[in-house]
Order: sequence, then structure tokens, then C-alpha cells
Amino acid sequence: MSVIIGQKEYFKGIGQIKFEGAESDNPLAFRYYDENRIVAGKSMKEHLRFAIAYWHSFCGDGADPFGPGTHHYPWDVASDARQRAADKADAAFEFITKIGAPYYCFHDVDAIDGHNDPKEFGDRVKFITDIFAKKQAESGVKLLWGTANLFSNERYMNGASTNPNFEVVAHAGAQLKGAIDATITLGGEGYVFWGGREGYMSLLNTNMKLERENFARMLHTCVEYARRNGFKGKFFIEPKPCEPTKHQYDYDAATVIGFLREFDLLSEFGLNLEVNHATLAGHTFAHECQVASDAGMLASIDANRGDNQNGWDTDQFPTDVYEWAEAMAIILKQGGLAGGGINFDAKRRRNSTDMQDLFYAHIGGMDTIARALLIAEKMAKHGEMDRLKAERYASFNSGKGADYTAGKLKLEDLYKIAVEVGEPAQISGKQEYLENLLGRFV
Ligand code: XLS
Ligand code: NI
Ligand code: NI
Repeated sequence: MSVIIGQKEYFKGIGQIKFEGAESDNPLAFRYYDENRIVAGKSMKEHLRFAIAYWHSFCGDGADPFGPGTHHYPWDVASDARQRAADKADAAFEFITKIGAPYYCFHDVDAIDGHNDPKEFGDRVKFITDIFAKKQAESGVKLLWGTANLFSNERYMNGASTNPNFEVVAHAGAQLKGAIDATITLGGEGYVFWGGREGYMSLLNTNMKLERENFARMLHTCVEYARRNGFKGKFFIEPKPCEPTKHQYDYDAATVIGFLREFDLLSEFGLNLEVNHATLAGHTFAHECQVASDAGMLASIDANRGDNQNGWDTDQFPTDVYEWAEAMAIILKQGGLAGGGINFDAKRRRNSTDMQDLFYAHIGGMDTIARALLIAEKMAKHGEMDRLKAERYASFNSGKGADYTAGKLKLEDLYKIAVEVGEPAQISGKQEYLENLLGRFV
């Protein structure tokens, strides 16, 4: 059966979204995201490397545990799976081009319907990969990262790479191979592992030690395969503390870094941090960024936020300029994201049912983050924040403090110094002053 492609316009009446500046009244324009504007030596486009999430934007229909979907997609009507996938690709590349994002990200099953027969599914993924390759060439849009969905199919109810049944692990491997092949063919800059069901609900039935070892074994197996087949990009792990499982092995940045170190995977991996997952782990987003950056592992971001009143993954578009300004300051300081970008793993609310809503959502998110980048640049130029932070630790720069950080002092030496110096003077942490300072730049 032949598939028709590239014939329809889905977002009629909406043209290229342009930068019009902060004073613009046009709801379909950027106020802060000006892709060519140079900030700290690079264009905004290069700094932010925005990516559109295929799953939420073109697949997610707004279904929730209390009712079916409310988003009725005109590209989701053909009866043949391949035709439906081709129509969705038309819509996706039209949207990504109109919004002006340089990248996209996808799971295998977002691109085309899954199938329980690994051969048929593999063929489907190859079919859509060819279409993506053509669309990328025509539009200039690039693949930020690909991934395999190893959590929706019912065979993964007890996990994928950490499943107690080896036959399920083999199926996970088959799916990973297909998704890695697609990512390599499409020149993906990264490959993401988000371990949706790599965790457990009860220790009464779980051998955690074996499951974690098997998880690491699968990562090694994938790295070996991908490198042997020419993958040049970076591997990312996306931490999340819970949901769908109660205890997820990739709890947060610190846990994942420890895991990668334990199993000798650090050099191949970076972290893909999600704002919402930080919230669920009881951390601020800036905390996760700092932990990752200090370990040289801050590589990529999923920009969706949660809700401080709701304890689940609400996947909302970013709006909090303060939250992002703190994070962008950390990203700027490390010289940008290491190998990744900023992916909107975010969805419109169930009742946001107009086609324009998808544009408003992304425009708002891109503007929030662009604004944060400008604030971070201003903060860095002003220098007061950095100066105050450095001053707070000045006692380690010379004298006995410097000897200590150089590892030259013993516990007896600390005793002698304590007796000599007497009670240290109080030094204010100046938190409110610094919060006011941040407020001035916002
Ligand atoms: C789910 C995750 C997921 C990953 C990709 O909470 O955020 O969407 O980003 O599998
Ligand atoms: Ni995510
Ligand atoms: Ni998430």
C-alpha cells in the first residue's frame, strides 16, 4: 500500500512565529526569544537548543484517569498505521518549522504505533525513520534525541531492563536496538534512557541488587552496540524519583551519578534533568542543575514543570522566570549544556483544545527560558552575586584555610587552630539581600 505524504497543511492560518519584542500585542509572536540575538558570545538558538516533544505535542490526546481524550487530531484518523504515522509526521514537521525550534525528540511508539511482533515493529520504525530523514533534510530540523518507550506495553508491567523475566529483558533489548538504529540514522545528538518502570512497588517480591545490576548491564550493552554502529552522540539518563513505580532506581541527579560511577558508565553518560522530576524528588530545579554541573554531568533538560500543590507529573509548560533564571545562571557558568538541549516534555491542559493552544504553550515556554537567559547574562555581567559567593568562602583562599583544602592539615592541627582563633566572628549569609538582587534583574 502506498502512503501519501506532504499534501496537507494542518495548522492553517498560522504562519511562521516571529520575534516582535516585549511590547508586541500579538499572541502568536515571541517577546523574548530572538533566535539570532547574541547572549554571552552565542546566539539564543545555540544556547537554548529548543526541542519539541513528539509524544505530548502530536500524540497525547488529553486523556486522564477520569476520562478519555479531548484533543482530536486531524492527523490521527487514517485506518492504516503507516499512513497515520506519515500524516502525523507532516503535522509535526509543519509545527516544528512554524514555531522555529531547531530540534525534536521522540519515542519509537510516538513515531508509529507499536506492535507486539518485534519484526513488524522494527519494520514500522524503519519505515517512519525514512520519512523523518526526508523531513529533516527538507526543513533543517534536527533530532536532539531518540528513545524507546519501555513502559507502556503491558509486557513491561514488571519493568523492562530490570524485569525479573529474562524473556522480557530480551524484548526490551530488541526495542532498544530499533530505537538506537533510528537515532543513528537520523543523526541524533543524544539518546535518552528514562527508566519508567525500572524500579519496584514492593521489596517483598523484588531482588533490588540483581535488578540494578541488570539495568547497568543493559546500559553497557546499548553503549557497546551504539558505538560499534557509529553513534557519536551522548547518552543521557533522565532521573525521576517515582511514578509509575513507587521507587525508581534513577531517583535524582545524585543517585544517578552514584549509579553510573558504581557501574563504570560515567564517561559515556550525561544527565537529562526534568524540572518536574526535581519537584517530585523534593528538590529545586536549580539544586538538580548544580549537583549535575558540579559532577560535569549537566547535559540536557526537559523543561516541563510540575505543580507545587500536586504530587504528580503534571508536565506543564514553563512559566517561572525566577526558577529558570537560577538554573540558567548555572548553565551559563558551565559554558552551556553539554551535548544536549532544552526539550519541552510538556503538554497542554486537557481543556486547551484549540490548535492555537499548542503554539501559545510553546511560545510562552520559549519566552520564559529566553528571558531567564537574558537575566542570567545580566547577573553574570553585574558580578555582585558571584563576588558575594566567593567572599563567603574567602577563608579557604589563603593561610591555614588554603592548607586545609590542600589536604595538609591533620585533626590535631584543627584543634590547635581552634584554640588559637577563639570564637569565630558571625558572618551573615545575606539571603534576603541576594533574593532582592535576583529580583532586580528579573
Ligand atoms: C516521564 C518522562 C518521559 C521521558 C522520556 O515522566 O519525563 O517523558 O522524558 O521517556
Ligand atoms: Ni521527561
Ligand atoms: Ni516526566
